[in-house]
This record gives sequence, structure tokens and C-alpha cells, in this order.
Amino acid sequence: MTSLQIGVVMGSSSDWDTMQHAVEILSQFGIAYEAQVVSAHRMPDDMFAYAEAAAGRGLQAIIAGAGGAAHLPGMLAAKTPVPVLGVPVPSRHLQGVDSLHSIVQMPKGVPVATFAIGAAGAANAALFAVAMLANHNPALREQLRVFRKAQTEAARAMRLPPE
Ligand code: RP5
Repeated sequence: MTSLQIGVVMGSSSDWDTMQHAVEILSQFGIAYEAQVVSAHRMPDDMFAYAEAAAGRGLQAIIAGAGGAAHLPGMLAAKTPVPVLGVPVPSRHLQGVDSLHSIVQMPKGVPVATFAIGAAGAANAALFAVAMLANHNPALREQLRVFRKAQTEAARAMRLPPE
């Protein structure tokens, strides 16, 4: 059995619609992951415990999604040396621009790699995590090459007007 590689966390189950796109990619590439709710504001002690245990549990990266006052990725990054990939979840009133600003505007010294708002950001965070793991895994790098090639071929096959 492959040991756990990537943690996917989010502030609420309401973030799942967005974050499932990260999980889909990780599944597609056969990455061992876990997914759970870890809320910065509603369960701060659990958040710190998760961050403090992450390196020792072998996590190679944490994909963290949150919406609104999206403090989860930044606070995780503050408490772990494991790379944190932040996904801004679309919010009800400000469409996720608030989430994006909350996640991307980290102070110098505590980075969070921040992705696009919504589904594309979630999928890309997972693809970025796959690329990181592929640095030390030739078979995974080949999988990534095949994925990119299929994407290129699909784009080349596009015809206008779209059906
Ligand atoms: C954030 O508050 C969560 O990440 C979520 O995006 C947002 C709203 O949460 P719910 O009120 O839907 O649980 O912490």
C-alpha cells in the first residue's frame, strides 16, 4: 500500500463542490490522499494539530481550500514546513475575490502557493502537487506527460462553432 502523500483540507463541507476537483485529479493519478474538513475558525485547535502532525505523517503537500475570510491555508503554512497549496473557494457575496485576496496576500517568509478561484484552481493545485511528486517518480512523470498530450490532442480536435 502506498503511504499517504497529499492532504486535502477545506473549511467546510460546503467547499466540496470546488475541492472535489482536486480529489478527482489525485485519484486519476493514483496518489494516496486524505480529504477532510479542518476549519480555521470553527476548529482552530484541530487545524493546528493537523499542521503540526503533517510532516511527521509523511505528507508531501497540503491542498487547502477555503472561502470568504480564508485563513486556513495561511495558518496551516504558519505551522508546518510542508508546502501548502491554497485554493480560493467562491464565496456567496464576493464570488471568491475575498478568498483569493485572503490566501494570496501572505506576509514575506510564510508562503502559500495560491491558485485560481474555483474548480480550475482546485484541479490545478492537484496537478501541481502531482508535478512535485513526479520530480522523484519517473512513472508519475510519464503519467503527467500522457495527461498533457491527451489535453493537447483534445484542444487540437476542437471545431467551431462548438457542437
Ligand atoms: C469558510 O467559510 C469555508 O471555507 C467556507 O468556504 C465558508 C462558508 O462556510 P459554511 O458557512 O458554508 O460552512 O470557512
